[in-house]
Amino acid sequence: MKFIQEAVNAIHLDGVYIFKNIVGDDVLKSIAHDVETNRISMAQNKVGGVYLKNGQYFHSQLLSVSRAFVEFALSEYVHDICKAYFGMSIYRMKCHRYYENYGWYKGQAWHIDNKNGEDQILACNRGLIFIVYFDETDDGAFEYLQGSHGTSSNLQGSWAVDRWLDADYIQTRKRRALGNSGDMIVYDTSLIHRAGSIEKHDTLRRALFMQVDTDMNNGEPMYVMPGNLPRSLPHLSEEAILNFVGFGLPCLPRPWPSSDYAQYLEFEEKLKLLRSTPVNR
Ligand SMILES: O=C(O)CCC(=O)C(=O)O
Repeated sequence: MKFIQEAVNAIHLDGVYIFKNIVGDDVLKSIAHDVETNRISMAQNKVGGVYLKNGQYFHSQLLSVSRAFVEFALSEYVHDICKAYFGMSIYRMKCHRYYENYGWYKGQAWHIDNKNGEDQILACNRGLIFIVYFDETDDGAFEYLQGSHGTSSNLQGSWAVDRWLDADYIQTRKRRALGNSGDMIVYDTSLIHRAGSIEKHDTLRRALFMQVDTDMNNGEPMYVMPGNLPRSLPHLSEEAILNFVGFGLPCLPRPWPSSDYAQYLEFEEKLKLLRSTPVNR
């Protein structure tokens, strides 16, 4: 518990803390396997993921396909962090995703995950995000402005927030979270951050993203495989589990992101090209 308190103190101070090698290899392998066997779903009565032509793949329904993900999401250390940071035990998983960023992914604009401004419906200033790396990650790694969570809520929106920041502020605070398989980045919803752009055409960056908020009034729809959920755990009551996954609570109409067959085909074409380049042959 002492190391959790140290991490939580660091998140209060810097907006972020990186746990080294905390998620087991077996957990990551199981999640990757579960995604692989449910990668896309066409003409099947099950959930799958989507490809986006910008160079990303997302699976946003791991509660349905991956018991290993459920075990991670309900794990004692994740909930010790949440309880210690929020100072209470009522909070909710707002969304989660397994995602892959490919060689032509251009990265994100600097943003905040409190979803104020453009997307008021999901607004919540008290939240934590968990990102877990599946592999050694350098190209396209998570980038952030250290300590920016303290003032970012004064900005006028959540996206491309560097519009309102001066270059020196960005320069002195900018950090890149290089990491290894099993490292977990935990950051405050209000920390300014972005996924870096991928520079090498054969890079594949794999990660897990889970957002936990104290706002109980909205979350993405999540499809649950009942058999994946325990009724209670030594560290979580039945009520806490049901609250965490949003039973009986309001949800947005759609999960994110959406895609279509054309984007899928375009993605497949690009992957074919990628696989036929000399470095991959
Ligand atoms: O993958 C990353 O490094 C950051 C992802 C992120 O910021 C987001 O999806 O909002």
